[in-house]
Amino acid sequence: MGLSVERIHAMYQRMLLMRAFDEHAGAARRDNRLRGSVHEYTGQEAIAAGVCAALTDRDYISSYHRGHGHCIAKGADPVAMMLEIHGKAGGLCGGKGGSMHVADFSRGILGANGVVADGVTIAVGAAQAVRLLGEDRIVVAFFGDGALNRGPMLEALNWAKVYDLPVLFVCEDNGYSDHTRTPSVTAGPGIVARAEAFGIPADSIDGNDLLAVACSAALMVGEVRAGKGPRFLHATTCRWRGHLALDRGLYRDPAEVAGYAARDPVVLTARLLLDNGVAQSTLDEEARSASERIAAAAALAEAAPCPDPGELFTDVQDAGAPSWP
Ligand SMILES: Cc1ncc(C[n+]2csc(CCOP(=O)(O)OP(=O)(O)O)c2C)c(N)n1
Ligand SMILES: [Mg+2]
Repeated sequence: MGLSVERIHAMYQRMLLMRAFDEHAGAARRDNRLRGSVHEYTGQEAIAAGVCAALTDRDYISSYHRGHGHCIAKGADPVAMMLEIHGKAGGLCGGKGGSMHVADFSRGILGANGVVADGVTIAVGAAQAVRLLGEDRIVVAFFGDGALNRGPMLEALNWAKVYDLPVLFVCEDNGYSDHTRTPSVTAGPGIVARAEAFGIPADSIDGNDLLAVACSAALMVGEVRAGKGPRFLHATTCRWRGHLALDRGLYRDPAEVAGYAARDPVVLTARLLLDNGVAQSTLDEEARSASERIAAAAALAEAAPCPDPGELFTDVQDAGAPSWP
């Protein structure tokens, strides 16, 4: 499929925002300027950018613990996100969700999720609802390679195929599940074979190659939208940082991590744009402007007040006191 330079350029601008956002969030966590867990998306940006570019505002996404990039790619406001991860008033979820629960239903973002693979079942449930309501939208589930070894993932794949639901599964394979090399705990011939075992067409691509992601995602999104049932995109990538901001990653060979720079999706995409006539000065200016925008959001978030204690029980699900027989 043909992708214009303008469209790739727009995806690149989102990638710059993602990079700046998580570089800030990780540093702020390490300096104790923000509390809670922060899982940086640094190095994986091409996947969120390329997949979300194939979606409309009406489409849904679900995410996982490494979710900031998906929210930015789907159009969430980085300022409201920054307030949210700092636990401040005015945050996207009122400052009560934090990094692992960023959500924005107005943008179709059903939420990040701290429980491995559970965002995938939420996505399939949403796809079932879309089908029942006869709506014109599709759902994308983003998840890591570690999710493949959890039961809910297999239930989700099975259910999605049994009902041929409008869902695209996107596995971001960075080779690690927390501190463990995922292949060392994974049986069978691989991730694509897992999806195919359920009869779901699957493809494997280089997730650091924005063009490859955007082309495959556009193709698969088109098929899902046309009612052909679920599709599965396996995108290999690199997790630059530790599992979370406070993880120093001592279990990894420093040479391996140093090698990731050669596959930096931001640099690779910049090179692609330069080869297609975009000026270096334009790219430099955009990188500077993304950094400044995120720095301003961070300064605002650090100075912002915490949520009012009177808000403690608003927007919180309360099923009432349990009643015992
Ligand atoms: C049900 C469940 N089990 C264990 C954990 C602890 N945990 C958090 S992230 C993670 C590994 C996830 O790996 P992957 O899905 O590949 O995502 P990545 O962190 O590599 O992006 C684990 C085991 C959890 N959050 N939920
Ligand atoms: Mg992983």
